[in-house]
Amino acid sequence: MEQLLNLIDGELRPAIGGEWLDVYTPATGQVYGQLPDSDERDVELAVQAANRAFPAWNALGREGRSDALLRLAKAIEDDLEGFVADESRDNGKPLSLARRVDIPRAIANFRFFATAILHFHSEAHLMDDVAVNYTDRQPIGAVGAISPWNLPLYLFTWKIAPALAAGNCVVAKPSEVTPLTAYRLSTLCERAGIPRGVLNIVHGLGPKVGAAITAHPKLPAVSFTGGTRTGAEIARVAAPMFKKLSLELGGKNPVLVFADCDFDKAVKTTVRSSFTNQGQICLCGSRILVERSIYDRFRDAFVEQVKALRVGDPKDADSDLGAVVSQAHLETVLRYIDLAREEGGSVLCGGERVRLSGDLKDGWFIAPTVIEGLGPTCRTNQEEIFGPVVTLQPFDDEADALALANATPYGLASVIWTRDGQRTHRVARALQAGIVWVNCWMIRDLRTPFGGVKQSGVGREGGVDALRFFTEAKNVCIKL
Ligand code: TXE
Repeated sequence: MEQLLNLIDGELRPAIGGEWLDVYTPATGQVYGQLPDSDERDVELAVQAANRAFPAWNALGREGRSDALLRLAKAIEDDLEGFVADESRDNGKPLSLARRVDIPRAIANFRFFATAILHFHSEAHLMDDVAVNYTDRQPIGAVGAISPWNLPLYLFTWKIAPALAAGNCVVAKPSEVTPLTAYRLSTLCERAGIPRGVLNIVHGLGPKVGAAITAHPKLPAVSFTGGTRTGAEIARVAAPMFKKLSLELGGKNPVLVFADCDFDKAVKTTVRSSFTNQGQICLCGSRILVERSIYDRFRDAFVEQVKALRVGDPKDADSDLGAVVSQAHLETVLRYIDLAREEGGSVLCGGERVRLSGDLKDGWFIAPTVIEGLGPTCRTNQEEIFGPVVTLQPFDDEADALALANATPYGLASVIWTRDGQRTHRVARALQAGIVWVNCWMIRDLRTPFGGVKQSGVGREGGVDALRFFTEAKNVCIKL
C-alpha cells in the first residue's frame, strides 16, 4: 500500500493528525494507496513555511526563479513514463492520453512561465514636464492553489508555475481523488533545487484542507479550478476577506455545426471534443447543435464513429476511453443518463456501464453516450454532467443556434464549424463564452486568456493574465 506524503517546508511528512484517506485505481475500483488526511494544522505549517521562504525566493530574481522552474520541468521530463503511468492509474484515463497531453502539458506549463517571467513587462506614463509614473508589479507573497481531478498534474502546474515565476510561494492542494502525480512532483523538488517552503503541497479533503487554505488570512490570493458549487463556496468565504480570487469552474459547452462546414472534419473532431478524457474536461463540447438540413446525416455519421470508440484498459494503446474517476462520479453520470431518458431523450448509443473482464471487472467504465430528442431547457441540457455524455439538437438558422448555445448558466468554451468567414466573426462575438474554437478543438496557445463567463468562473488564467493575477500593481508617481 503506497503512502503519499505532504510536502511542507521542504519535508515529506504525514498529516499532523496521523489519519489517512484511501485512494483508488478507477480501472479496477480498488484501493492502491493512502494520502494524508490533513487539516488546518497542516495548512498552518505550510502557510508559515511559504511566508518564511518568500523573501529569499523573491530576491532570487526572475532569472534565478526561471532557472529553478526549468530544472523542475526537466526533472518531470526525465521521469516522463513514471508520471504518465501514475496519472493514468490515478485518474483512469488512457496511458496514451496522459503521455500525449497531461504530462507534456505540465512540463510546458513550467517552461512557459519560466520564460514568460523574463519578458513580463510593465508600463510607464509620462506627464510632460510634471511627473513620470511607472507601474511596479510586485509578487503577492504566499498564495493558495486548489485544483481538480480531471487533469491532475496539468491543472495543478497551470497554477503553480505562474505563481512561482512571479515570485510568490505556494500552498497547494491537489484533488484528494487524484493526488499521485502531485506527490511524485513533490519528491523531485529538492533535487531540482526548489528551496524549502517555496512550494508546499497539503493533501486532503476539500472542506477541511481546501477550506483552510481559502480562509487563511496569510494567503491573500487563491486560485481555484473545480465545480461551480465549490467555487461559490470559496467566494463566499474569501470575498469578505478581500482576497484575490481566480475561479475556473464548470461548463456546458455548445458545438455549433453549420451546413456549410467541412463535414468529415466536423464529425471526426466532434467525436474527440465529446469524449476525450471520458468527457471529463471543462472544455469538452457536451451540447452539439446541428443545422437542420444536415442534422440526420451528421447524427448518423457521428453515432457510427462513437460506436467505434473502444472503452478499455487504460494501459491498452487502442483504448479510446478509460474509466471515469470515481465510484461517486460513475453513479452521478449514470443518474444523468437515467434522467435524460425520464426527460424524454432517446439514447442513440451507449447509455450504460461497461463491464470489462479480469481485474477490470469492477472498474468504473461508461460507454460513450449520445442522446437526442431533448429541448434546451431540460436539466440534461442545462447541468454539467462531466462524463462521456452528449446531446444533439437541431437548429434552423444562426439566430436559433445562438439562442440555443447561450441558453445555459455557463459560458466557458464553444466550437463553431462553418466555412463562412463573416459568420465566424458574427457568431464568435455573440457567443457567451470565454473561449471560441473555429473549425478545430483544443488548440491551445498558453499566451491566450483562459477562463469563462457566467457560472463558468471569474478571471482569466494563462500568459500575462496569470502573471498579473499573481502580482499586485503599484503606481509610483515621481515629480519631475
Ligand atoms: O470538483 P470540486 P470535483 C466540475 C464537474 C465535476 C464537479 C465536481 O462538474 O463533477 O466540478 O468535481 C476542492 N473549499 N469540474 O469534485 O469538488 C477539492 O478537494 C475549498 C469542472 O473535482 O470542486 C478539489 O481539490 N476547496 C472543473 C477541488 O476543490 C474545496 C474540473 C475541486 O473539487 C472545497 C473538475 C471547499 N469547500 C470538476 N470542496 C473544470 N472547470 O475543469 C472541494 N474542494
